[in-house]
Order: sequence, then C-alpha cells, then structure tokens
Amino acid sequence: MSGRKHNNPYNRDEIKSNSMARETFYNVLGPLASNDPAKLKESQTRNIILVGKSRSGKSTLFRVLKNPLHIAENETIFSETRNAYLHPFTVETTERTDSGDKIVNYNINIIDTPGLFEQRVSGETASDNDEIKKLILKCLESEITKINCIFFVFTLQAGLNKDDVAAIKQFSALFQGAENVMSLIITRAEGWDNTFKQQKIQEVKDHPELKSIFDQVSGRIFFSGSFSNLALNKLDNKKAEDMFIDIAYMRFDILSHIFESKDAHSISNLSHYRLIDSDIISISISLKETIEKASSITGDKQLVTDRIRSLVEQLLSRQHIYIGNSEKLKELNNTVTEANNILRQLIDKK
Ligand SMILES: Nc1nc2c(ncn2[C@@H]2O[C@H](COP(=O)(O)OP(=O)(O)OP(=O)(O)O)[C@@H](O)[C@H]2O)c(=O)[nH]1
Ligand SMILES: [Mg+2]
Repeated sequence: MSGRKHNNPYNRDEIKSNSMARETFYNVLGPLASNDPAKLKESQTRNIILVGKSRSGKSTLFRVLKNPLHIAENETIFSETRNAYLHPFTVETTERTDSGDKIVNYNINIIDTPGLFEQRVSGETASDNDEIKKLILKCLESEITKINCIFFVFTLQAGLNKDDVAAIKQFSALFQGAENVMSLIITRAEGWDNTFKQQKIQEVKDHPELKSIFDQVSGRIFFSGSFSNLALNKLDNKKAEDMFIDIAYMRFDILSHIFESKDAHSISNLSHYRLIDSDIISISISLKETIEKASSITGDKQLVTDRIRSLVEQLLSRQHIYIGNSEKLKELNNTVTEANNILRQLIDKK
C-alpha cells in the first residue's frame, strides 16, 4: 500500500524478486545437491543384434565393445553360444553440439546369438528360421520391440569363400526389409592396415553375388579386432600400444555408428515376427512366467526345471508346427493348463 513509512521485509513478492535469495539458494544448496547419491543422467537406448556363423567372433565382438582390453581366448578353449542372450551396458561419451561439448549416455542392449547360416547338404534353413523366431521371442521377453542395428559378423582370414557368400546372402534374405539397420562387421582385423581393409571391402563390393547386398546396406562395413593370448606372447610394449590403438579405433567406429543409429526397425516388421503366431508368443511368455513364479515360491529349482522347463523347451523347439493350426493350439493350451496345475501342486506342497 502506498504512503506507508516502512516496507514489510517479509513481503513474499519482495523475497521472490530478491536475487540474493536465489543466489544463496544455489550457492548453499548446490554443493549439498551435488553430493546426492542419486544423480540424474540423461540417456538414450540402442538395441543391437549380432548374428553370423559359428566362430565368426560375435561373442568376442560384444566383449571388446564392453572392454577394448578384452583378451580373446585361444581357439582351442572355444565356448559356443547356445542361446540368444541379452547383454546390457552403458557407455558415457562426449558429443559436440552447437552449444559446446555435452556428455551423453547410451544404454546399449546387445543380443548375442548362437551360430546361424551354416551350410547344410540339403540347403534347408529350418533351424535358422527357428533360431530367428527364438531371437524375436528373446527380444519380446526382454521388452525390446525396436532394433537399432543388426550386425552380420564374419571373418575374412582366407578371403571370401563360397560358404561366406552363401551366409551373407542368407542373412540378407532372412532380415529382408530391415536393410536400413543392417551392417557387416569383419572380425579378427587387428593388425590390418588401411590399405588391406580397403582391399577387403573391395572384395565384398566386387563379388557378383554380394554387390546388391553391399548397396542395400549402403556400403556399411566395419572392422573389429581383439587382443589374444597368442598375440600378447609376441608383442613388445610398442607393438602392444599400436595394437591397442588399432583395436580401440575400430571399436569406437562401431560404437559411433551405434550412437548415431537413432532410427530403429520394429521387431513386428520382421518377416519372422509374422510367422510367429501371437498366441504362441503369449503362451510362451506365460509359461516362462509360470516357471519363474514356481521357482520363487517353492525355491526348488530342480522340480520346476525338470517338469515345466521341458514343456517350454518342447514348445519352443516345435513352434513352427503350431502356427496357424487351431488343433495344435488347443493342445498347447492344454500344456499351459498342465504347467499351471504343476505350479498349483507345488504351491500346495509348500
Ligand atoms: N584374435 C582374434 N580372435 C578372435 C576375434 N574374434 C573371435 N576370435 C576368436 O575366435 C574364436 C571364436 O570366437 P567367438 O567370439 O566365440 O565366436 P562366436 O561367433 O561367438 O561363436 P558361436 O558362439 O559358436 O556362434 C574364439 O577362440 C575367439 O577367441 C578377433 O577379433 N581377434
Ligand atoms: Mg558366441
């Protein structure tokens, strides 16, 4: 009110507009807040699938992406990946923007898969189809509905042979429609100089049967490499450093591509998704939940794994015969009822 002799110092409007109060707020509370054990970090998610023939280096690649100092096991202690497996990790990186450098986190989900595209005498691809269906189920179970990159992993030690060409063609056919997220990665490339890498790219590009695929993936071919026990035994410090720079360079090239792959391909647009009857998906998931419920309630993993898991495995391995077959689907529903009965019995016993 005008005409008063004193300004009331507790006038709320005055306090709000007092810039000292605001300054004090940040000066005093800022350091306190920066010690808060729960810090906010913005992040983006990238979902990646690795496919390729057995021993092509898929599992080694994801380990190198996690750690450039990963040491590949000797070929003799080979461990085969038996099921598609999800490996999540977060990478913090600095990105240049118009307003300066900015720290960005990427949550990367890599799905490593068992070997695909092996040539069989009859040339049939039934098991590849099954594996891709299982891969899709794996994505759905992990609530992954979009894929940012599908990497076809292969090795070119002795040049492109007939089997490699057939495998690349099979890969491109199986993931038809997802070309925009597809790339090729050549492994075991540590120690290759740029000229040699360009020669390898040219080899793929010039191959009469691969030219169209090269164009479809817009020439996206990456390289990767890894330290190995074998190499470490022979390297002096200088050569080890050179190899590290080499491996880290190729690794960062792949990671940068992953960061930049913002556009994703919907799982439901993969042709194999449509092959999987939605009933089968929901039944598989409900069976999986049943197993988890049973194990957590009873704490008796053995009983559960023996009875129910075998039912699930049967179901997953024979999915294709249920697709679009209502009689078979009825059978399947009975299986679910059976699984749930087992669960109930287990709970009653407790
Ligand atoms: N030196 C070197 N060795 C590699 C590289 N990639 C893979 N290896 C070796 O090759 C063998 C096969 O590699 P894995 O990564 O297990 O192959 P994979 O594709 O996962 O094989 P499956 O799981 O059977 O499909 C292993 O002994 C690795 O140590 C690489 O970039 N450099
Ligand atoms: Mg593997």
